[in-house]
Amino acid sequence: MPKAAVCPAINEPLEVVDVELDGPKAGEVRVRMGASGVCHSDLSVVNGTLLSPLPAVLGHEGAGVVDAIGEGVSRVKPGDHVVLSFVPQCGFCYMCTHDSPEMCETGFLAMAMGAQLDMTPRFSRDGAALHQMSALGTFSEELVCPEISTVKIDSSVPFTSAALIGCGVLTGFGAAANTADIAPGDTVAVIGCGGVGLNAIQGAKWKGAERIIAIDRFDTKLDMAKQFGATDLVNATDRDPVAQVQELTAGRGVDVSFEVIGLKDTVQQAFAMARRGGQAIIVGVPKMEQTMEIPIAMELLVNEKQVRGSWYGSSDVQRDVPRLVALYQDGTLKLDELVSRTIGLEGINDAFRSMEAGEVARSVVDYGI
Ligand code: CXF
Ligand code: ZN
Repeated sequence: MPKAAVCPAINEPLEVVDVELDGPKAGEVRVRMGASGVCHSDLSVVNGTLLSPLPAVLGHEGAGVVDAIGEGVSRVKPGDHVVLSFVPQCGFCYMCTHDSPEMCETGFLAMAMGAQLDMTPRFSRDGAALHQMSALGTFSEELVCPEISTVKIDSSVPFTSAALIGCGVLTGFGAAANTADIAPGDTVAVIGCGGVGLNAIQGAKWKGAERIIAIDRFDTKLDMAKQFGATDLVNATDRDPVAQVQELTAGRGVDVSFEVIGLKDTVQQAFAMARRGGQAIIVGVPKMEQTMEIPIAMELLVNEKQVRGSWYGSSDVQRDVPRLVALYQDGTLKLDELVSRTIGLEGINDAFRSMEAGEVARSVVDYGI
């Protein structure tokens, strides 16, 4: 019986309890978790910003070791170390075969249902089914997930660092490396320098951006942004960040801006600070009903601005996870530095609090295997 952190209902603290876990069915694998990052989206499920079926085992950013496989599984075998993808990517549906596996149709349904590909979850508590966030539920010592949610990695990568690849790194780095059109020498701005924003900075640097303007309200986060490659720091607490970016770019604005918070105001700011012909890339997850306003004539038409969403960093996980691991191994990609603190499962509610207070890039549950 694995121990897991369960969200019983909206606005209730997570409960750390023993749960039942069924074995893997065909096409599924059981993973003994090594580590799980605590992401803002987990908190968004708790506070109702992000709709996900409850009660559920939360957590969608993790890495571990395969300890059992169901019938027909060929991609991984027991003993393999894996990063878990929060989007199962089938490789066969319309989106997967049109260069958009991050929007896999099969995966999307399982995510929305909080279940495996057959639409049933493998966790239960006292006989009642418990959903699995993103077909995973990484806040558990052990889980069962689709084979297509796993990517094998080199066993030398520590789980606490590998786990972060599963959401924050793929999402942030991918937004810059895959979604945006960044050319060497470009100037970019990143609004929000938490776990995902820091990776957008790393991705922009890798793409050859010359100036990277980091924007946040916390100086501690701006200090980290500098460590991760930001060249200019803007504290948005007292002065309009758009005006500050205009000053830093001779009034032109940036080639590419990234919004990594999920608020209307910051989305509008990202759009406003993109130069004529520039791009605003939306990475943060806003409330479902949130809209934005765009002056069509001046901004879309005359200024040819683009606004583009970036879901899971437009990642193809089988291509991108190995690429990120290689960049980590050659010292280009910082992962260890993203881990602000390691905790046990019972520390998750406090990790939510410190995330809201802006104290951490990432708290990581270390299962100690
Ligand atoms: C979320 C989006 C909704 C499902 C889980 C992951 N993205 C980033 O944290
Ligand atoms: Zn996440």
